[in-house]
Amino acid sequence: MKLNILSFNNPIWFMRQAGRHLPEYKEIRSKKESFIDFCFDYESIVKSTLQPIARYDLDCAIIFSDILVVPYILGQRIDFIKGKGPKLEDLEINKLLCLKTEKKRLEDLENCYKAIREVRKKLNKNKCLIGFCGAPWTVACYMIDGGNKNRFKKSKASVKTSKTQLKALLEKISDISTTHLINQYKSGCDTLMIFESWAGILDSEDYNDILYEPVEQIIKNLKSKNVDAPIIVFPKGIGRNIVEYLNHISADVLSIDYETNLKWVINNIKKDIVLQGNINPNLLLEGGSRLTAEVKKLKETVKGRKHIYNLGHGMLPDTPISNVQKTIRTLRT
Ligand code: 1CP
Repeated sequence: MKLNILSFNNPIWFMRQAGRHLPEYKEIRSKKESFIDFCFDYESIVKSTLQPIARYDLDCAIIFSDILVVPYILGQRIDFIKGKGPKLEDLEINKLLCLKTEKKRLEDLENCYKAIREVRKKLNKNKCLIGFCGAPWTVACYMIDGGNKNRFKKSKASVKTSKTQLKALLEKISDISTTHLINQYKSGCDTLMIFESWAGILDSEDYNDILYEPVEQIIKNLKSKNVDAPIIVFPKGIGRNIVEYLNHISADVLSIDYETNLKWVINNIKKDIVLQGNINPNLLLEGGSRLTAEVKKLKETVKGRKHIYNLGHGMLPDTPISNVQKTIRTLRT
């Protein structure tokens, strides 16, 4: 059988393990002015993907990219403002629906696939390589609101006032994301993750149309194209609705955010779903005896069930390297 994240009993990796907290990342990042240029630069992708593996000997690498490559290849103008995050061109939903993938920008994405092939060659064959995309709703939030200001007020309003157009936009994002995931798989990613970071801002009555259908569409399409990679989903912020979520989404792994009680999840999510998470990134930032105690508690809690050690959201930029090392040591002993 081909190696993937399910081949391990208790693999360790961290969301946002590449990037901001690593001095070696800051060093290569400083050589490119714009984040977009960095994100589509072959050598920068290869190096930043491999850096956390070299430093921490983690079990999985995640390809260095961003969920916002989808609006980028659709030609929506996008900048990453230092210290603030992404800023996208302000376009009405009807305009977003008219966007078409741009040839030049698809060529930029080829650098990402080329980098995956190179990473796969350089990465120890006993380590897995994760490809990813944003879930359609989360990507649409950035496209509609232009960034994470006002907690995606326009996107939320569109669910109530322009549902037909919103659904069409989600379908468009699903199609592109499917192709992007297939290409990542074909280039050498053995595990795929779908980030639904903004699931928590929706009313549960809208989950069916806005969360479940577009994500399940992606997974069905992957399966129909014989993509033989486990799928990790991360519906952040929906609390106990994760049970219902998994009744609609045929994922293999559920990534649990840091606000959800792990014991409850273990008791309520069927055993054939592998769990991932849910260390609080703030604890990893703070360190100290509380971090060690919580990590030990997590180890104890997951005993008897396959669990992927990870955080409950992305690693914070000021996280000390020594805290990451200590966490890995505690998890491995
Ligand atoms: O200048 C810089 O270094 C920019 C910071 C940065 C980095 C390092 C951004 C901008 N993106 C990334 C890389 C990234 N983003 C990765 C690969 C690296 C890794 O995981 O090790 C991944 C998987 C993402 C995924 C991503 N991007 C998500 C989903 C996960 C999550 O954090 O919820 C989201 C929502 C984004 C959007 C985005 N891109 C960048 C920022 C700062 C943000 C978040 C903005 C916000 O909070 O709304």
